[in-house]
Amino acid sequence: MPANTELRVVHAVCPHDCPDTCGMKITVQDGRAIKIQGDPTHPVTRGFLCGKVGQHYLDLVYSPRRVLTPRRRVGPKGSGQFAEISWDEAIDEIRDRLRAIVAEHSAEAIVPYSYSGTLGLLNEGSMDRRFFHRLGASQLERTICSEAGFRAWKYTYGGSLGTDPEAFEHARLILVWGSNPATSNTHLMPFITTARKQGARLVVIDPRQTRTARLADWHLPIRPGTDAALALAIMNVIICEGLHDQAWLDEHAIGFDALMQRVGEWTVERAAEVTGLPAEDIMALACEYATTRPSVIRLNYGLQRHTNGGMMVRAVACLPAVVGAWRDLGGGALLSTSGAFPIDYTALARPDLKPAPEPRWVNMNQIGEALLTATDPPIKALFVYDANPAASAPNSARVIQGLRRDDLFTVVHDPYFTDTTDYADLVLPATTQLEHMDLHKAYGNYYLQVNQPAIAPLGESVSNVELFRRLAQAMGFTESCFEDSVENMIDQALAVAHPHLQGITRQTLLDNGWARLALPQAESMMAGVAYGAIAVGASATLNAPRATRHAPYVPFAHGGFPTPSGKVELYSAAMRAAGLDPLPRHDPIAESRAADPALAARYPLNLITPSAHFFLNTSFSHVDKLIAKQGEPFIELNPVDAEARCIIDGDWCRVFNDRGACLLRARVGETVRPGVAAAEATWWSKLSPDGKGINQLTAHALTDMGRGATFYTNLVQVERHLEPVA
Ligand SMILES: Nc1nc2c(c(=O)[nH]1)N[C@H]1C(S)=C(S)[C@@H](COP(=O)(O)OP(=O)(O)OC[C@H]3O[C@@H](n4cnc5c(=O)[nH]c(N)nc54)[C@H](O)[C@@H]3O)O[C@H]1N2
Ligand SMILES: Nc1nc2c(c(=O)[nH]1)N[C@H]1C(S)=C(S)[C@@H](COP(=O)(O)OP(=O)(O)OC[C@H]3O[C@@H](n4cnc5c(=O)[nH]c(N)nc54)[C@H](O)[C@@H]3O)O[C@H]1N2
Ligand code: SF4
Ligand SMILES: [Mo]
Repeated sequence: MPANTELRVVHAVCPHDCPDTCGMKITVQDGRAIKIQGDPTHPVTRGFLCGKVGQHYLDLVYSPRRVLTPRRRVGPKGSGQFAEISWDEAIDEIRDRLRAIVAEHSAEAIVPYSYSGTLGLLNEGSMDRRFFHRLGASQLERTICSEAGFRAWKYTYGGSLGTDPEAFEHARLILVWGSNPATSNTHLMPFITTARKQGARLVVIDPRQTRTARLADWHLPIRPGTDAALALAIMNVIICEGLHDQAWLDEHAIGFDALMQRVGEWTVERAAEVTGLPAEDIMALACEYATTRPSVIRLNYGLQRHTNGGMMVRAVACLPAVVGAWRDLGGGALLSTSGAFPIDYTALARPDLKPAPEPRWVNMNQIGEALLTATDPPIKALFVYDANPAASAPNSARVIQGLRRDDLFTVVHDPYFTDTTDYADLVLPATTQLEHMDLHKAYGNYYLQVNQPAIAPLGESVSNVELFRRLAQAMGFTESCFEDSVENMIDQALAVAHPHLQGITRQTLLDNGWARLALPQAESMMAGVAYGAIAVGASATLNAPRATRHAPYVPFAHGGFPTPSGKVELYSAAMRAAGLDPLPRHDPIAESRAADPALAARYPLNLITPSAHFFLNTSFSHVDKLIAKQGEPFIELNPVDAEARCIIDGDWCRVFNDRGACLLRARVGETVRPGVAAAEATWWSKLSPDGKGINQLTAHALTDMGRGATFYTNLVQVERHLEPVA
């Protein structure tokens, strides 16, 4: 290293769709990022990043697959053949095409498609939203990930608040329920480990023996889609044994009597039949949960990716109320913390720019159907950014058929040549997180951060904010909001008079890197626990390697639920008004032996497709070293199911249903029960054998609440694939 080259360290934030939202330190030399580390002062990051980002984010930034200039398609759709063009040509072409479509069909013929390529609040949703609102484009129901659970939680508790991850170390019983933190919430694990060193038990409820389940004291391999039955039976045992917390319920809940009647229908024997778990285990779990304090449940989004997903989350969410677990430091439940951040989304997205009447909505989970069947007007332009729907959206065959339409004008803005760019008319180069500024909240902790750019944009890439600023100008939109700088928008997002933002400004975030929300603290509950700095930030340099510890937040210790009644709504009038059962209930998932025996006779295996350990959605699925770690696309089969099909471990299998088929390598073992199969998602289709990914098999059916995706409700058949696989 030449002696005179200067090293700079920049505070950045991991942009990926992950509850942890890690603080990062980027070391830059001569304009190039050379090192990436976890922020040692950040109380949840605690100086480490997951393997994907810590070891491979720079491979992503400097990937040979990066789009560095705008490109125009020269081959047929799907071929991925492009010629370089200038930004001026690209912007002119988009302007002319959009104007012609508006004139001929109306602006509703234009559909934006975006999701969580970055969770930066600006690049996820600010200038883009303003642009499409002003244009009058169709609106996208962005419900591919979390909407069913979000709604269920809101009906029950009023908002997305939950147990502080930093309080998990105080728990004595931790139920990880439809969640796999060892893979998808890595920074919760140290808090769980501390709790276990202090005597806590870790119980995992998951159809699959996940990495987290392998670490657990007890794993209950429940049948997919049956968790509401388990939760109802647990509540029944608790109430029958008189172990519920009547005093807490009287003060903080409504609908307990109605709930009591409902759960009375759920004997452990009935739940055992539905869930496939032994009745003794259900009884033992109920007693352990009722008699151990503090107890906490970590849900994440796995549970709600089923046709009955909202109700499953709802039923599990009632448990901590029944035992009064919210009383305790380290008690309660956590789905998401995002409701604690009082961000001014309206200022960012400017929905007031929409024309009246409001443009129609298109559900992103049904984008294939919309492209193929929408009328009045038909979809004539699709504008994709922060998303890779050719790989990540359900029912790929329909999505690809839609994307192949020759009369569809498709623009894709992405840092990489993905499955989706292959179908684009124009590909536009996007910056990565190291090349732009952004503001970040988190959904698995209570910290705000600013991401500072570490390096200049590579090639001619531009951020989402800059792209839509340029497009607004080209379209002749004169509102001053299209001239806002990133700094202006960060200030707008934070300009909310809310106690949680007290003392937090763009400047304090720039100075300190991160800030804990100004949440009420639970000192009175913390006898014997020594906490250090409670102030914002401490020193954000690499020379201060100790993470700050704060008094954890105990969201509902004294009630104060943001529901219509101000209490936990075990009975929900809002659900009733929405045409839902106001009480938790179990319904079998749409594709199951219980709900559709004829379909199950043809396709007897319930396939779940959870998060891959070495990928993050499709965002890392093209990094060679991570592909090597993830191995090949695989399917886990129980030996009983494998033997019945003459499949042995390592065989290639054709997995299929009426929607499509793909090739997966068999992993035979007791990691799933008979009748259940699991395949980790998501590989790029073009990097999969046969060019077909897992979403060939998944349905675009919607969840019971929130019109969300149902990636884990699939019936499939598996057969040995005898031909060689390239
Ligand atoms: N079978 C199956 N399918 C699934 C899931 C599953 O569990 N099983 N999970 C689902 C879930 S939970 C989700 S959230 C979705 C996610 O689905 P998507 O939102 O499609 O997320 P990714 O697949 O990660 O694709 C994000 C894209 O954004 C790009 N990107 C990153 N940063 C930027 C940026 O700053 N600007 C622009 N313009 N682009 C950027 C990335 O390169 C990447 O191509 O996938 C869903 N699909
Ligand atoms: N490494 C990695 N991390 C990620 C992602 C990734 O792709 N890879 N994706 C990110 C995104 S976008 C999200 S939304 C989160 C998701 O984070 P999680 O919700 O934790 O992850 P999932 O893998 O979707 O589902 C969690 C677990 O639910 C289980 N499950 C499926 N069906 C059922 C059921 O019916 N009952 C029960 N009890 N369990 C069930 C699955 O087997 C899985 O182990 O992770 C984020 N983090
Ligand atoms: S993906 Fe999650 S765990 Fe990994 S660095 Fe990013 S925020 Fe942290
Ligand atoms: Mo997600």
